[in-house]
Amino acid sequence: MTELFPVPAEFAKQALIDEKTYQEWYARSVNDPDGFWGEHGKRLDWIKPYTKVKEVSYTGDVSINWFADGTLNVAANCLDRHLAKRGDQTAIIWEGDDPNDSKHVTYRELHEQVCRLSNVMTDLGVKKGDRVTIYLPMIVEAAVAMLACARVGAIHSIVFGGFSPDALAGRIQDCDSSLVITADEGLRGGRKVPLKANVDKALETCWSVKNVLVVKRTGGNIHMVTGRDHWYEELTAKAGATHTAVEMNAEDPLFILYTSGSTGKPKGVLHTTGGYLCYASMTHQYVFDYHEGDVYWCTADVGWVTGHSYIVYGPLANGAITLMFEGIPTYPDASRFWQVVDKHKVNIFYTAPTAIRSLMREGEEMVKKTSRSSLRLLGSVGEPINPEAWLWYHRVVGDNRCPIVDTWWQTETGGILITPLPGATALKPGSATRPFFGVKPVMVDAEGKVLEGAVEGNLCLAEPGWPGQMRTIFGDHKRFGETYFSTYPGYYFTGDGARRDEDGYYWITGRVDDVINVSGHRMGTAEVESALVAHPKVAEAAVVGYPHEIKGQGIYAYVTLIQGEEPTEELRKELVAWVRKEIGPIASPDLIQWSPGLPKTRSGKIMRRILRKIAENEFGALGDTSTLADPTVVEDLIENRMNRG
Ligand code: 6R9
Repeated sequence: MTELFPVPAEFAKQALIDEKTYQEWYARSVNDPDGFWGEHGKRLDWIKPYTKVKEVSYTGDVSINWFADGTLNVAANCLDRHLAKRGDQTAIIWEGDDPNDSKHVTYRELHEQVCRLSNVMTDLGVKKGDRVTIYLPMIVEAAVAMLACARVGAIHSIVFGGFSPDALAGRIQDCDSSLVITADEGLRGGRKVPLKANVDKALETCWSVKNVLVVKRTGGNIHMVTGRDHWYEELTAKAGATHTAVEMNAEDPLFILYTSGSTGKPKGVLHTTGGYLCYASMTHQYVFDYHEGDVYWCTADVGWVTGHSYIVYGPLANGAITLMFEGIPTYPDASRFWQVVDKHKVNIFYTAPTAIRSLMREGEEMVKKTSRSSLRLLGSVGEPINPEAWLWYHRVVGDNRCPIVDTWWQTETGGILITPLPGATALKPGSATRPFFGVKPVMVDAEGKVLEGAVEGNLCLAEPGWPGQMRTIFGDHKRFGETYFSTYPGYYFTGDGARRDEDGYYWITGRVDDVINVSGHRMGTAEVESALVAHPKVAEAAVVGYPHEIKGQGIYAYVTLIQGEEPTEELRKELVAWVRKEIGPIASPDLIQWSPGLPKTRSGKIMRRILRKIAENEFGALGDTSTLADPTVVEDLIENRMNRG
């Protein structure tokens, strides 16, 4: 029996949503979506109010529109509208990599910085609809750059600072960015990241980029190209401090964010203006039970969707105090998170299971020596949280006092979809529990048959849906329909498997496609494979995930070398370094097995099911192997398997 954690009485007293409200609102959100969202859309400031609410079709030529005839500006909603009431309140608490480095930025100061950068961008010729690539560390300027794009109507595409020059170049080319905003170097865990040098390398193959803005973060020695590269500080200092936000349609694009899928190149997930902001701000308020004045900290990087929705857009639209952390959980030591919590009196803390697992290893003392008495609520995101990590988080970090919201969602969904509401939902460790307003989970089997009751199956979402959903894949609407709406016609297919229990709670079991989740980061196995086969000594490669104690999943690569090449330890290291260079450190294979052959069907398809089993060290249960072209291949793979744990 799973232990049940009811809403603590202390928490219930102040909670925004109780069980009765959840039930009422949920019923209305799915039975009368126009009425429900028509009301909640008003949480934003509209220039021209909408008269239409929801126009959504998951069939045929999939089209998703919300608030379609309204106009607004995202930056005005995150900044300008707060100035009268809370201009002097902190908007962002920035905590540097170095524990002695932190600052508070008020709404008024942030507004001015955004106006200055908006003017600079306009002077550089950036217009509504143009794409801007942001490749920055976790500094305040990252939020400023996002909001300045939103203010002038440009579409930002943030590329995580850990991606390689090649990965960056691919993402710049796909959307033809005209401007790149970067820094001289990043700083993480005391180590420098050569951001500007990476941009220089990437731009050797990107012809669309006219200008590069460079923030001075470390003062490190970098090369500036005359006419193309400009210092951020110089231009913003000269620019005007006021700017009129551009009027945007609710369905004008706000940002593109590249994410890995099961096939092909990363997809440019496109989110738009009105629906996205409504949903990000509403989920931020209710899932985190955000009250005026609370200090809220999400430890993600702005390079991922969690950083977009729950460091910048959701919190700032709500006039919240949001903490931005430049560093890593283990620097200077494994107590850093909790020291930052005490230093800034953090009330709401949102992190990933991989971070919790790696801190668990360091022992309770690293947590217990801090107070954490300011904490009221904890959150988890990025991958399934195992009950052991959940219980440790609850007992050790939260002193048995703080509810945990295990929030399931995706880059594609824009905001949290399945989650407890902390004042309403009794918790079960390891379960993301119940759907948020407007979200209708449907379980289907492999044939697409809808399953009722307590079952395990593939997780789909039915209409009416929620306004924060992605609208298309940038430049490829056909692929959008094929990827998400063709597997189970009429439904959005998430790519995740799930179990629904007798109480209607959802337990996400992980991806059922060829996407693996390494430390909460999504990786397409196909991407790692194509990086490997690009190496001159590699003939063929197949990549699968396997259970990893800290990362959740590790990357296991089966590699077949070109005839005559020697499988040496040196070559193994070279291949790991090669993948790091091609994609970035997050894609480094944990294990590489030399494979004279790969198990294939007679028609030549790699049988990944078998490779997964061997990687999991579960080779006793390989299932049906009768279609194998050459069964001896499998014997060799089992004998030389790399994971024997
Ligand atoms: C927000 C984010 C999405 C994939 C998703 C699922 C996994 C995220 C989860 C979770 C179980 C949770 N995932 N949160 N699985 N419980 N609370 O992470 O977006 O990077 O696009 O990843 O992550 O597999 O499909 P993204």
